[in-house]
Amino acid sequence: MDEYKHIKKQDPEVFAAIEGEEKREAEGLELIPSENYVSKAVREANSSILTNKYSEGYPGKRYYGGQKYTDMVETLAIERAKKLFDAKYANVQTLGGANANIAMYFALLNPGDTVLGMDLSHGGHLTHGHPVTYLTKIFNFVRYKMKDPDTGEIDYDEMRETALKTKPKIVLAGFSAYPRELNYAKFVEIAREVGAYAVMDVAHIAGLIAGRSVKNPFDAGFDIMTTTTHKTLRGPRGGMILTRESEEIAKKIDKMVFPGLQGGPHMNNIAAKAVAFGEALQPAFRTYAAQILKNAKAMAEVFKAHDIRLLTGGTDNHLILADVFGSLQITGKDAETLLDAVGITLNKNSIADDTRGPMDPSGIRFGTPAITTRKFKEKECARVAELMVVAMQKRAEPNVQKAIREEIREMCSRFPIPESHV
Ligand code: DSN
Repeated sequence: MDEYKHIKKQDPEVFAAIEGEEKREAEGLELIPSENYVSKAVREANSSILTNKYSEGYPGKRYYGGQKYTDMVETLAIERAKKLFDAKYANVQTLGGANANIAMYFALLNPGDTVLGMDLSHGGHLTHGHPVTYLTKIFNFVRYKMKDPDTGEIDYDEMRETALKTKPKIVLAGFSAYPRELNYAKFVEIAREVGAYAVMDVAHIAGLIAGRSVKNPFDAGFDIMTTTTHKTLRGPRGGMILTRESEEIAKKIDKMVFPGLQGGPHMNNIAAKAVAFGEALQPAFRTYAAQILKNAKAMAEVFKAHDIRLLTGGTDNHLILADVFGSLQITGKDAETLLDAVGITLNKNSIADDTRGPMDPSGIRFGTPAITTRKFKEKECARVAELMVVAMQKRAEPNVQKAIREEIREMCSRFPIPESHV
């Protein structure tokens, strides 16, 4: 904790929170599939002196002086991002994934235009048009769903019919709780047929794409990808928008991010993105991405062996969605609380056509990006899955829970969070 010596001396209250979180992360397993552990190098960049600087604009075109080093760092982030995703243009200034999606909508649409996106309850995301977002007051969102939640197949025929009927300007792929690969060619085909942009929100799988473990939507002809940088990509908390080849689209995106929606970019964060992208360009990152998938499959197999229903029947990516209420008569919320107590953090999640409400749904969502960073392999992942199942099955037995907590603690000490990822 020496790195926090100034906070410790000056502000013990904030220090206590940081210290507590450091211990929580060290002694428990992080299975929330959208979280990860960044390297010390990423953290150093994120807490660097670059936070002091205002740099509205883009490299070479700033509003204020003194931009020699901010230009250097933003250019590095852009060039590395382009290389990672085979993109021609990258905007690395968006502060998060929601901001990236909002900027993308505002750049491409007029108020009242239609977006065809995945239903939240079938795996989509709030910013893909959930009624609780302000976006739905501005744009018209229509939906596609899975044909069969037990196989995960998207109903592409219905999707095409909806597109022909509603004439969307954007056909939006992407998800926050869907464990399969999409048929990207179908999305592009439908988008082209109705004259829409094909956009993929790759937030969850960006690291898997960069690590060449899953397909790159640009290869199927997608126009734009939006993403976060802190999930499988293992960078600092933030967002990014990538454009495949159209300079016209890229210019619209840049103009909308700044000055359209944001002010001065967070250059410390952009420096941290550059460092993380540098890590993701190393060969070791490909091994990491491949192991995330193997580990998720190993966990899914254990759940299946215990006859626990998995949405879509399994996983092809980093995450798993289990119907624990249907299979073990424990609600998603109770499972989240119970597992947290034994040192396993995951989140409750609605399942397709859930009969329960979103605050206490039928499912749990978990994944392997963070434990794979900890160097877990299939064997350890299968053991964690086994412990999760036993914890839920024997939830009324305190001695069992205590023994599981101890075993998780012991695994954490054998697999400490690494400081370096290269
Ligand atoms: N909160 C993110 C997730 O957990 O998937 C999505 O925004």
